[in-house]
Amino acid sequence: GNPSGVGAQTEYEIIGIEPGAGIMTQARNAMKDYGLDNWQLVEGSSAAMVAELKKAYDQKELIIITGWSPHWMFSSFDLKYLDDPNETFGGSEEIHTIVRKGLDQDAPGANTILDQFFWETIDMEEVMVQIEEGTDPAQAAEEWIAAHQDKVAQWTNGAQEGNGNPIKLVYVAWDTEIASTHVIGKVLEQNGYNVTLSQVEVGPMFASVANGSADAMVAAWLPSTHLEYYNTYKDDIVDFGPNLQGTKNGLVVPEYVDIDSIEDLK
Ligand code: PBE
Repeated sequence: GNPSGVGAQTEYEIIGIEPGAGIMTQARNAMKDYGLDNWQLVEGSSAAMVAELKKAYDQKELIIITGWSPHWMFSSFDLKYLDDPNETFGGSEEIHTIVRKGLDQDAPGANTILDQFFWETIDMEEVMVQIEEGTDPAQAAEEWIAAHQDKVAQWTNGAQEGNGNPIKLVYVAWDTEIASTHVIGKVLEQNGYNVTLSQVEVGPMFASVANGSADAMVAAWLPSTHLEYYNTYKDDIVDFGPNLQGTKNGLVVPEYVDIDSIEDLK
């Protein structure tokens, strides 16, 4: 058992999220790499994970979750990443915008805007915090856009108007992607496109852009988190590169949990 009894007090459970999420593969790999044989990774959803975290945090109970940044939970709770000396969680990453082939022909303005979409962690966090505080995502997106016209003007610079052409964006219900997809969706709408947002699982998100049934996604975490999906579909998609840099995945615990490294769980 581990020195501080964290295993016994958490029933050797790591609270995970949606089974298809990249961080779940990374967590499974970490359990192998660090020899966490008697631990279990609990599948669920991002929302259920946060609910468990809230409950444990209020009672000062021990809990270990799969966590990632940016996320509003780091401003709502005192949390820390467990050190990952093997870098099983891939270190610092980027979020890429990926569009379907032929979008440049069919919707050149949208293509340009999606290509130019780039913002900072602090921007995304502003939107995420609004949504967490109860603002409807579409309204949070509109407010952010209204307050950051300079930034948005860089994304729309040189883009043709849409004349009502349809654009379908796909995303997974991660807080990061709820924020980013609503913002870029609104920007496309304000530039003459008829935008639909469709919430799906991560596999279908990649597949639908690759087969052309969706136009774009702003939710590919690379190079590590979504590597398998990326490799499966890379010949059938157009990768516009990062729309945000400096994301991070890992195992996360409240500050009051008395361990510092994944190695301490063994
Ligand atoms: N996440 C947030 C995703 C990517 C965005 C880290 C939960 C994943 O693990 O696939």
